[in-house]
Order: sequence, then structure tokens, then C-alpha cells
Amino acid sequence: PYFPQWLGESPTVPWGANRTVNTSDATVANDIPITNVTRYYNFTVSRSQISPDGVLRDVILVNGQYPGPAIEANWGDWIEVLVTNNISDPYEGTALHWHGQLQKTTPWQDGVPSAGQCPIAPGHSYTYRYQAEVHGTSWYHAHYSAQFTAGVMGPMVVYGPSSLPYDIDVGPVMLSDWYHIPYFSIVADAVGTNYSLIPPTSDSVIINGRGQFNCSNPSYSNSSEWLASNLASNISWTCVDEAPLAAFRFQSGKTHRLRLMNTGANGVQKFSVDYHNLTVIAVDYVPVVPYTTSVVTLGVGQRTDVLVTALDTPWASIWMRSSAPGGEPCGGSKNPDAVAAIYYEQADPSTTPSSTSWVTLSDDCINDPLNLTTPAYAIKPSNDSWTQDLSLTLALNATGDFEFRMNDQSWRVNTNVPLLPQVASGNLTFEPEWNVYNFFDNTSIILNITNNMPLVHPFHMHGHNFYILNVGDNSTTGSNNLDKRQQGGPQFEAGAAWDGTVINPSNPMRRDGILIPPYGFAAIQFELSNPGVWPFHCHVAWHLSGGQGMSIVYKVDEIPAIPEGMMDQTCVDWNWFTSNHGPVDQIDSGA
Ligand SMILES: [Cu+2]
Repeated sequence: PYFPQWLGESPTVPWGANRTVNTSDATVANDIPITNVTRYYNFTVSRSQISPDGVLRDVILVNGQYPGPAIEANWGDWIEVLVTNNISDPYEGTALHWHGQLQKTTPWQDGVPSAGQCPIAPGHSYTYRYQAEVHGTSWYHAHYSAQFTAGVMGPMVVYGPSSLPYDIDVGPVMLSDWYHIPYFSIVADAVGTNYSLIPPTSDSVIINGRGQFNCSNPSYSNSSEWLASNLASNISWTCVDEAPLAAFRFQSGKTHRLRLMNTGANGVQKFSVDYHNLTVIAVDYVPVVPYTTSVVTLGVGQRTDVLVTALDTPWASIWMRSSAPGGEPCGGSKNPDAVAAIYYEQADPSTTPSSTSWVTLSDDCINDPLNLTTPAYAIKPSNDSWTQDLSLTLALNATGDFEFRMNDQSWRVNTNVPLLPQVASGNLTFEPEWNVYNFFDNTSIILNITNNMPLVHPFHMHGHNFYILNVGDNSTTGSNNLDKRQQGGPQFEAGAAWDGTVINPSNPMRRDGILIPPYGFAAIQFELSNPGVWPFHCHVAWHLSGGQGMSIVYKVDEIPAIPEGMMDQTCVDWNWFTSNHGPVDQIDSGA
């Protein structure tokens, strides 16, 4: 089953022929089609058990599916999702984030507890309603603790103009590392006292929820000491033989769109298709000037839309591949290589492809060079900018636990008190651990980020597509020191520093997520054009749990008026839940 060019019966593009990738950019121009259409979805989140890579595991799913159901809309449509939290034994809150959507008129629908809502309490429902302001490929996922790694996520496709035409939309291709241990236990390690457990190494890699773990291999760990989870079950791994792999169909000579995304917890994914080049047409929600490559690199949360022109080989069956190599610095998996089958129209889908990889993977973890990636719609960043330096560190706190810090402060949110109504009312008093950065009435902000540790960080900003002024690895310092695990905590080198150079200054790359390389730097800029409360955080689940995040606010008197009673819809039930079931065991940042 392929995906359409757009939804509905319209014979011509429903967003209007005048809106092309070269003439329209909703992130700045507010040029969003008015379709008067709402797409309705009904999601129930509950516990289950599945075996994506052949190993049975406790999970939490949307509508019992992994990945969850696809959300589809045309550009400019509204999306309404009724979410019911049926998570029990034990209970957990939940909240869904629509990764990359800007929420310019509805900042309270961004799905982050502590920002625009409380978690949806167990047994209760909440309806999200927001406009598809930007188009392309993304995903939705839980933003409650590290719950998205338990399976609460699915693809989201917004149909809109494309940098190049294509014949067939193959749809989402979701690349993910996978763990056999409940996330609560992994988080307990990631914020624990043993540096050798940071980062926790994944067991395998899966494509669209399918992979093959060799069950004669040991899992990441199956010893009882790892099972700090409040799940009472005594877990032992059960293997299912011959777990089927994901499979796709190609048509000879046709051009296929693949919507690649890294929906994993930790590892950088490197994607290729045997014997086929990949033409990149969009990066995150930003259409780009097309360029051709053979490997696409994606950090957690990042997306890349590629076109693949099929060969004239109707009987062919080949592999697509995704790998999470690179070891600890890149969040590499213990079993880093996954495949999924591509069958041409005459191929027998009961056979196994025998193609071999035609690419060589480097062991770095950095996105394609910035001079290759150019937004199709050119925007020059404001000259009137203010610069905030940010230093990323991994350190020990007073109790001997590891925490990830930004400018020496680890992030920890209060899920009972959303910040959005507080700042909208002019109350700008924040606890230090909320890590709020107020940029007041500035026009534009540059974040000058230095990564002072040998681990990659895929940072994601809510509510904005930011410019990437420059990014670099440690090639100037040459250090990749992983082993300075001295008593009292790791003693790392200093990360590389930005020299002020801007790549493509008249039209720098824009997107909503960036790979900050190990011991590297990133300089990004964003316009203060969407007042709200916007987290900026690492999307490695274990780093986020460990506090690697902050919240951005500015122009608080221009925040859209919050509808009467909006916060009460989640906070009344959540506050009742947390006061009647005892405090939630918030072992991590909470977001
Ligand atoms: Cu990180």
C-alpha cells in the first residue's frame, strides 16, 4: 500500500499551484493554505507486549500498534487527536508531542508536560487540536519521561509541495535502535552512579518496527540488577523465531519517495539502499535544493525525504539498510546493522534478497556538509541578533549521580505546574532546575553550543525551524577521549569552539534538529517569532532524562491567549492523581 500525493479527491494540488517550495515557507511567511478541513484521530495508549526483533518485551503502544497509526493531513489542514491514557499496572501519565509542528497559534498543544499542559492522567482523555503549519515528514511521540522509547510513537505525514516530482510515495521508513529492557530501568542507570552504564547500549536496530535479533546473543542485560523498573514482572527474554522483516515494493523505472526518520532512543542511523542513489528533497520539515548521495545520516528525531529512482529490473529484490555504528560516541548499537526488503513488481516476496551493501560507512556522526544542504526557500537570518553561549557537560551531582548539564544546570521539570500560563501572566520567577532562558524582546538569538564530552547530541528545538550557522566536530582538537573515567567522575576535554564563520550566510540550512558531534560545536540562530514556552533539548532519551534540556521563552506579552480552562483539562486530573496515588516516581527530567 503506497501513500497518496495528497488526501482527497481534488484533481489539482489542494494547497494551490502558487505555493511551491521556492515561493512559500510557513515558518516565516505565515503563508499557510486555508483548507477548512479537520483530520480526526482517536488514540488509546496502553501497555502491551511485542517482539519487533524477535524478543518479547513490555511496551506501551498507541492503539496496540507499533509503530503507532500514521497521522496524515494536507498542508493547512487541522488535526484533532483524542488521546486516552489507558496505561495501568503500573499507572503512568502521558502526553503526545507533534515533532516539528510549530504550534504558532496553539502553543498549549505542543504536548510537553510542564510547558503547555499537565500529563494526561491514567484513565483520562485529552483532545489535541492544531494546524499542520509545515509540511513534509515527521513523527509524533510521547514527551513524558522516556516513554517514547517504550513504543508510544508513530509517523506523521503532511502532504505539500515537493522540491522534485515523484511517482510513488512509499511512505514512512522509521529507523530506530531497540532495547529489551523497560525504559524505566535504563533511565535509572542513565541517571545513576556507574559511568560504565552511560550510555546504555541498545540491543538491535529495527526498520518500521521490524528487525532480527540473534537470540543466541546476550541481550543488553538480562540480569535482575537491571530491572529497577517498577514493573514487578521478573523478565526473561523470550525469542520468537524468524521474526519477519519489513518489506517495501518498487516499480521499475518509477521514482519513489521514502520518508526516512530516526525514531530511536540513542543511536545515529545511517541509511542506504543497495545499488540505488538517494536524492535528498527535504530535511526535517524544510524542502531543500535536491542533491544526491548514497548514505543518509539521521540523529534521533531527524528526518530526510529521499527520492529513489528504480532501475529497469522488474525481478529484482534488494535490501535497504540502516546501521547505528560508531560505538559510544555515536550511540551505536551492540548489533548495529538492520535490513528491510525491497521487492520489485515481479519479484517473489517470499524470497530473501541477496544483494550486498555498496557503501562504506564512516564512524563519525555528523549530518551532510552544510554547503550541500540549502533550503529551497531562501531566508537570510536577521542581522540584529544576541548570542547565548551554551556549554554541554556531563557531571556528578551532590549525591554522586550523573547528570547532563547545560551551563552547569541540569533540567528537571514540574509536571504539575505548566509554565505557559505562568509566563503569559507575566510571572517570570523560575526555579533554577526548570532551566528557563528568557530572551525578552530580542529579534533573533544565536546559540553558540560547545559539546564538552565525547558523545553526540541530536538537539531538537520546539516551535522553530532554526538556522544552522555552522557545525563542526573535534577535528581541530583531534581528541576523542572516552576513557578519562577518573575517580570523582569523568574528566573530559573541552569541545571545539565556533570561530564565527557562517556557512551559506544568505540562506543557511534550516531545520528543527541538529547533530552536535562528539567534542564538537554548533552555532544556530532562530527568530523570536513564536512566543510560547519552547523546550530545546537533546533527543537521546537517556540524555534528556539526565537533564540535557532547557526551556526558551521570550516576548511573553505576545503569547496567544490561552483558552479558558485549557490547563484544567489535564491538570485537575493529574493533580488529583499525583496527590492520591502518592508522588510520581520522577527519577528523571520528566520531559
Ligand atoms: Cu545528548
